[in-house]
Amino acid sequence: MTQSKHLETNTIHAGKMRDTQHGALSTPIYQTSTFVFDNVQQGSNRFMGEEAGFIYGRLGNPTVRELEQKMAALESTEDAAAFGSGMGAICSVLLANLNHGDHIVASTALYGCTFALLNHKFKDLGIEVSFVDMEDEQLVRAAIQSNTKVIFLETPVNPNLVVFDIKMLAAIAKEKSIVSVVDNTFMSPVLQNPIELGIDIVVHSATKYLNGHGDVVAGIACGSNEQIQNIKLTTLKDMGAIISPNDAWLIIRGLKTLHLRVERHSQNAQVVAEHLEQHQSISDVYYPGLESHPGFKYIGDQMKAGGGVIAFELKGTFEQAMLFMNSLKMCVIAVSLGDAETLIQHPASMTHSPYTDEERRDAGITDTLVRIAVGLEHVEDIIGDIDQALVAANISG
Ligand code: LCS
Repeated sequence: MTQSKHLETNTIHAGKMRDTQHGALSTPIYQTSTFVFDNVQQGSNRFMGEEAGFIYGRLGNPTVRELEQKMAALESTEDAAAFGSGMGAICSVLLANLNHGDHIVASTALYGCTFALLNHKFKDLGIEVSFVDMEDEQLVRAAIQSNTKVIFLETPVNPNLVVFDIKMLAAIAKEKSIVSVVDNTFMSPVLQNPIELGIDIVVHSATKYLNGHGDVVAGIACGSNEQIQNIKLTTLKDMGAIISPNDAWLIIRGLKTLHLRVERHSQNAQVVAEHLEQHQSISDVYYPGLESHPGFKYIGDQMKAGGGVIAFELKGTFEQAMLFMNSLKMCVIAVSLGDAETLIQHPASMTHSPYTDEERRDAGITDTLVRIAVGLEHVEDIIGDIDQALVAANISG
C-alpha cells in the first residue's frame, strides 16, 4: 500500500491493490457473492482465521477492502469498515459498543434518522440515551453515568451547523474510558480529522462528499484495528449492512477528486454565506466560515474551512420560505449534500421530520430554517438563482 503524508496522494493511491494478472489501472470490480476454495482444508482454515483470504461476500470483498484501506489512510487510522448506508455504519458501530443497560451521551441535534435510532429504537432496546448541549463541558460531564459506554456527536451539526470542541470531548471520553464517535460527514477528511484530535471512531455517510456524485448510498466507519475487528465480527457480519462491490468502486472513483471537490464546495459556500449574510431578506445565516458564527473560532485548528452546507432563515413567513424554494430555477429541491448540484431542503418537514415538534424546538431546528448544500456550479449562478427566487417570493426584508 502506497501511503503519503499528503491527503491528495492518498485519495488516489492509498489502499490501492495492484492487478498483477492484467495490470488494470482502474480497480477491478469483484462482482461476486462468494469465493472458491482450492480444497476443504483451505475453506476451513479461512473460516478459522488461520489463513488470509476471502470467504463470502458479506464477510469481505477485494474491491470493498480497497475502499476500506483508503478510508483508513484518509482518516489517519488503522482500519475501516464499509457499509450499505451511513445509517448502517452508525447503527453497526453503536450496537457493537452498547448493550442492554448501557448508556450513550449524544448531542441534542443530530441527523434526523440518527436521532430516531437513539431516541426511539435504542430506548426500546433498553439502552439509555442522554441528549446534551455539547457546547457546554459541564453539561457533558454531568451527563456521564457509571454505565456510559459511548459519546456520539456530529460536528458541524446537521442541519443547523453548530460546531463542538472535538479535542475537549475526546479528552473527557478518554478520561472516563468511554468510546468516542464523531460523524464527520459534513467535513470529510479533507477539512477535519477527528481521530488526530483524539476521537476513537469516525463515521461517514459516504453517500455525501466521499462519493460526491449523487449516485450511491453508503457508509464508512474508521478506527483502530481492535474497534473495526469488533464491528466486523459482530454487527457487520451478523446484521449484514454491507456495501456492494459496485458501489465501493464508485466511491473509490469519487475519492480521487475528493480534495478538489470539497475545497470548491467550501469556497462556493463561503461566498454564498457572505452574500446571504448581507442580504436584506435573510435574518440569520448559520455557517462556521462566517466570523459572526460561534463555530468560527474552530476554523484553522479543528476544521480547515466551513464546508459546503449553509442553513439560514428568511425574514418572511413560512409560506414565503416555501415559495422561495419553489421559485428556484437551477438549485434543486432535494435532501442529501455533497453532490455537484446545489441541493436545497426544508429540515423541519424533510431530513428532521423524525423529531417531534418539541424535540425539534429543543434542538434549535425552526420551521423556517432552510438548508442549502452548495454545489460545484459557478458561484455567480448559485447566487443569481437564490436572488431571483427571493424576489419571486416577495421577501422584501
Ligand atoms: N450522518 C449524517 C450527518 C447525515 O447527514 C446522514 C444523511 C447520515 C448520517 C445517514 O447517511 P445515509 O444512511 O443516508 O447514507 N443525511 C441526509 C441529509 O442531510 N439529507 O438526506 C440524507
